[in-house]
Amino acid sequence: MKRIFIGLGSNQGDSRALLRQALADLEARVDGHLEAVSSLYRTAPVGYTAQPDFLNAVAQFRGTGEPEEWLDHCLAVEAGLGRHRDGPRWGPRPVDLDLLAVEGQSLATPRLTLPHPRLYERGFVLIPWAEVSPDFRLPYGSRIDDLLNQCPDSGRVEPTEGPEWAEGLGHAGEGSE
Ligand code: A4P
Ligand code: MG
Repeated sequence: MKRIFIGLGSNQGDSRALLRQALADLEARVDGHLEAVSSLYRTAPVGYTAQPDFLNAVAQFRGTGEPEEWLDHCLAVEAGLGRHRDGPRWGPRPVDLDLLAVEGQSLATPRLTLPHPRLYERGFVLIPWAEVSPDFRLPYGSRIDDLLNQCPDSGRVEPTEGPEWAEGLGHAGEGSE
């Protein structure tokens, strides 16, 4: 069983409730279980800045299956929660699920790049990820806490609620192991 990391984001609708529902829906679909979830962070929008703040978090699953299957589950859960791909790139969305990394796998196909190509430049990904698993190593060797220390992003990332925001989902909300 390998670790699978998913970045969650939302800046439309009841973001906290949507992110909880996204985790529940993912756990119901995937060959695996939710092992740990970060605190919930309020973050300044990156890329396209004329939009509301985001709520972001990172979830750690443990499971089996191909990365493409995990991507399919992420896309299906997004669609089920009202995500439409019409507005501007990087624009507002009720829920965005990015496959950040699958333990031991790197991949570059038209549909899927692993590890996620933009994780290195994003505090809103690396800060919650380093909370969940600072010593996780990407396939070519970098640790998440090292990546965070090297990250140039100085955008606002403020914790708003501890991991208990995900209480009742998998083993999350009981503190990461
Ligand atoms: N794709 C390739 N690799 C991956 C991967 N590792 N994980 C493909 C997920 N998808 C991957 O994704 C477009 C396509 O990328 C997928 O269909 C898949 O085949 P998308 O979710 O439709 O596109 P997007 O999310 O609008 O664009 P993009 O470029 O993925 O945006 P990001 O990188 O997700 O950024 N600011 C803050 N503070 N917090 C945020 O969460 N998010 C974004 C979106 C911008 N600014 C933000 C935040
Ligand atoms: Mg995305």
